[in-house]
Amino acid sequence: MNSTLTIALSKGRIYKETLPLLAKAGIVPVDDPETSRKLILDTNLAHVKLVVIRATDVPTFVQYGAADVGVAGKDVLLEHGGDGLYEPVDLQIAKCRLMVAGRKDEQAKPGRQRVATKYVNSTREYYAAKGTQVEIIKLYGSMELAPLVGLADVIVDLVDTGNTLKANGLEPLEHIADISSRLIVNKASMKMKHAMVQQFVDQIASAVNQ
Ligand code: PRT
Ligand code: MG
Repeated sequence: MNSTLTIALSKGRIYKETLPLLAKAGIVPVDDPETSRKLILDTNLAHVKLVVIRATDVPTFVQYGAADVGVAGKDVLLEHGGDGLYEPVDLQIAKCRLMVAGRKDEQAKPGRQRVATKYVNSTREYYAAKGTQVEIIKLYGSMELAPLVGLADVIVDLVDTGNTLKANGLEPLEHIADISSRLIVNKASMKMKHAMVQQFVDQIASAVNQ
């Protein structure tokens, strides 16, 4: 049986905030993903590897068992749908809010609003639950630009300090969801590598509670 534990992580804030939790579970990476070009990182434990990938790809790698476990933002999980995954621990890291935002001075126009976002599924569900018909425009980044150039009336994006919105003359309008990162686990790994995976989940859960 394959007794390696592969952990999928994204660079940047998730990596930085997951590192202390891994350390409390006794796992320390040998290379630094910010400087290394390696995509598979060794750790101090021979049977534990890290794969460093795009944040939006983490649920997919874990879903297909390319990684046994991973760390992903709830925003990313809501878009992915969560097929093939368990989500046993709220890590309480990389916290922010998913919000509707728009121009400070803008009056609500009559008719169907246009909403620009990369969070198409969450946005569709949010407006459907309100019973409001909107036109959703899928973007891959720089959402803040859309209301400024008339591409959309409002955006749905993540907000932390609110500085990005402010710098672009936008303000938060409606709160959709509180977001934090979650430990996710491949369902087959949970069965086939149960002792190892469950021990890792327990260690991370207790690291969060420390
Ligand atoms: O950036 P890249 O394209 O490589 O990938 P990514 O944006 O998916 O990765 P990363 O590392 O930026 O975000 C990973 C996860 O961090 C997200 O999936 C969220 O769960 C979480 N997170 C927490 C955030 C933020 N806070 C956040 N503030 N992700 C993005 N932002 C962005 C936001 O989109 C907006 O552009 O920061 C800006 C707003 O920040 P404030 O502080 O100006 O309000
Ligand atoms: Mg980013």
